[in-house]
Amino acid sequence: SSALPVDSVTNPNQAVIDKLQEMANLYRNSNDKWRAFGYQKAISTLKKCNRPATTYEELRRLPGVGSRLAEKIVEIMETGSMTKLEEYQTDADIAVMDLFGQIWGSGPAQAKRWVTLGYRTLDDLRTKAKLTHNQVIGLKYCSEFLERIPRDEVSQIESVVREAAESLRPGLLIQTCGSYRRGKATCGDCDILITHRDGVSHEHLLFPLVDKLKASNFLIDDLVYTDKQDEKSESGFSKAHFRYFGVCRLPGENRLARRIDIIIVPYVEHACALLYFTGSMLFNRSMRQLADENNMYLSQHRLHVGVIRMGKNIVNEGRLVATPTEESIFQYLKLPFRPPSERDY
Ligand code: DCP
Ligand code: MG
Ligand code: MN
Repeated sequence: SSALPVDSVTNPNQAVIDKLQEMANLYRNSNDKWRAFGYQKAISTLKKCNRPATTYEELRRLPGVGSRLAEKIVEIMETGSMTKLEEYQTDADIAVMDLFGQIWGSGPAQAKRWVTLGYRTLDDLRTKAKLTHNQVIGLKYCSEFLERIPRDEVSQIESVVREAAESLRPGLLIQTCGSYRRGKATCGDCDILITHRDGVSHEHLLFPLVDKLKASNFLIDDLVYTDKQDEKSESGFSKAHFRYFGVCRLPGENRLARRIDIIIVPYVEHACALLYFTGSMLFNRSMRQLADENNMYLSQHRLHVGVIRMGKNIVNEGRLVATPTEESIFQYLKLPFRPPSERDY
């Protein structure tokens, strides 16, 4: 065998290497450095090996591969998996995956990845894992974000934003959407939609508003913060987003950190944005699907009619229609109006 590593695409032992690497990561992250080191040695040997190592005897002759590792490699080759590794992904790990999956911004796939890497506690994640900014924030407020927000606290949060926004720009239309508008007794976060009926006064509001709310220590951490014009979406319609997703805390003793989402839209988009931001997510999905089936296109920005699709692609954008109210959108879709409290699915 040559001394140079063999390309991972062509390496005949890649499947084995991948499994051993998973195991090495597990050991390393659970502070079993010596075992991790043993696996790493075998991995680098296999990386330089340009023919499949098949038998136990063959494997034993490779530098860095002892009897127990050779047995495990044979097991991987014969069964495609490794009992030792599977053991790490049972009982206790399911609970850990549940725990990790609850962190804001990390789903089941991310949770599983962390478990596979050997992390078992929130502290492991804090101290050892490589986290994105949003994961750092999600972890920081992990337990607080799990607490639902009582309706009256959501309206207090809305009031703080309203007061700041109105002091910057009079006459704004400010509505709290999401589960709050659907009438829920408690909410996961506070979803605030802002626009202005004059069609222009919503512009250049997001940055000053966020600045003001940070200066008063109401906003305490950022998640998503953009007033950029996004790239064109797959369907070809432009998507401008003026939105702030972050963390807020009301003044006073014993207040929890809460998730807050603020979206600012031009008045022409108001009804579509209101419909979208009120949800629920499932309701939105079925509304969009209904639009698709009737040669329309519905998004959080707009409604088009006379849309021509080829498969999933829109080949003709049809015509943008005016949607002054939520009711008007229902009418285009030939649906009886449903009040927010009846939009859970
Ligand atoms: N929304 C959506 N698709 C997404 C995320 C959100 O259509 N992937 C829409 C529908 C949601 C609304 O935005 O109702 C607000 O999003 P939230 O995540 O805040 O959801 P809810 O307010 O409905 O529930 P919660 O009480 O958990 O915040
Ligand atoms: Mg919400
Ligand atoms: Mn939200």
